[in-house]
Amino acid sequence: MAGENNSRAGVVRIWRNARLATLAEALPGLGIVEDGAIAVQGGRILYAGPEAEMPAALGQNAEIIDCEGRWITPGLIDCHTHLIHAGNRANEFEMRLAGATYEEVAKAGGGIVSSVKSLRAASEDELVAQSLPRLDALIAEGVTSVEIKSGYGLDLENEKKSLRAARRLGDERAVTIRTTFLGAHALPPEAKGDKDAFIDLVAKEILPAVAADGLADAVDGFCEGIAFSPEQMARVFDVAKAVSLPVKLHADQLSNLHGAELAARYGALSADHLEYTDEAGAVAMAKAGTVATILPGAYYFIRETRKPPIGLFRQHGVKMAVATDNNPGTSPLTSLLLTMNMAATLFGLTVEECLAGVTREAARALGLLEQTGTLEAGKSADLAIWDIERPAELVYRMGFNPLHARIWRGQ
Ligand code: DI6
Ligand code: FE
Repeated sequence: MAGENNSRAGVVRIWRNARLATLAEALPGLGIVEDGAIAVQGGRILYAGPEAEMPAALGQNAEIIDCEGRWITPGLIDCHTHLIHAGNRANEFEMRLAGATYEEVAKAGGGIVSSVKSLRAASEDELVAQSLPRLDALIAEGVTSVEIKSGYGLDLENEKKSLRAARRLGDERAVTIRTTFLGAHALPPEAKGDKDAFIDLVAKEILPAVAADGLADAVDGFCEGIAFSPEQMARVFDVAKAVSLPVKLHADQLSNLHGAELAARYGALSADHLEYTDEAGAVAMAKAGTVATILPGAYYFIRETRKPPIGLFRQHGVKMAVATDNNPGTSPLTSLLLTMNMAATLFGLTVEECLAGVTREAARALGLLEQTGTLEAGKSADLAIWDIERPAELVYRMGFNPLHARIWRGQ
């Protein structure tokens, strides 16, 4: 169980005879160490590197695990999910496959509002119970940290309920949970079309209350024609700044509202989606150190045709994370392995970019890079051990899980 005291906190455990993809920034590419070993104590990495160079003192009285030549990567990190939701929208999917338009789906009670209705009707316990299988699916593939957004509650009580349920998932499973307040996600029915009044409610009442309760680690918004304008998002971000919460943004997914630049202006941890981002957006993100989170699941599921400007991100040195965007409407995806395959086949990311995207860069996108995301001394011992011959297999396969073992905080 997570949170349980480690009675063996003093014991050193060593995973030896392994090949390491450390993802350490100081090393080129994947930071590969052949004949590697990792020593862990009290949930932290003491040493990660060549077995031959490990300080001999660490080996005394240590518990030794022989990895038999397997690969070890950092535990995977899903840095963008809407994992807490109620019900699903398979009915809508079926309607659309039968030829229904979005308007017809919406008229039949579908769309984001139907997920809001379902979430409001669910108790906190029900939300936890419904979301656990999704979390378990991620964990089964070596995930050790997950970001979870609110945004289907859209009023104070239901946003708080969502964030509490998200935090509780971290008590139920051995995984790090980071919560993000996404009040500015969609307009609830009771707002009766008045986006400005709703943004006022989010910025002046809901966000301050959520922050005061310590329920959110970051603040996000959906900046889009069908959601909120850059000006409206700026009003939310000003309050986020005032309560010292970092921001993220769903930006330029369906049109170019210059959301990437807005995010950069606020020093956002990440801007996400980015299909329509232009060069000015990429330059601004590079300058601000804002990570580009690439979400191929939504692109695939809604059959988008415009791809994010990967070439511009590379050219200007924007770091790229890769995430599932797990949500009931546009990305019912609970596999980071498949997400990597999609990022490679649909957007042309390299194996190195994919693996960095679900480890080091995902950690950066959550502000967690000092704690996790690479195999380096001082960081949390979050590891994934794989039955593979080369790292490319993690990106290449579709629907196959070669995880041998997962270690979270040394356990
Ligand atoms: N971007 C999306 O694609 C969705 N939310 C968001 O911010 C859609 C979420 C849904 O349809 O439930
Ligand atoms: Fe999203």
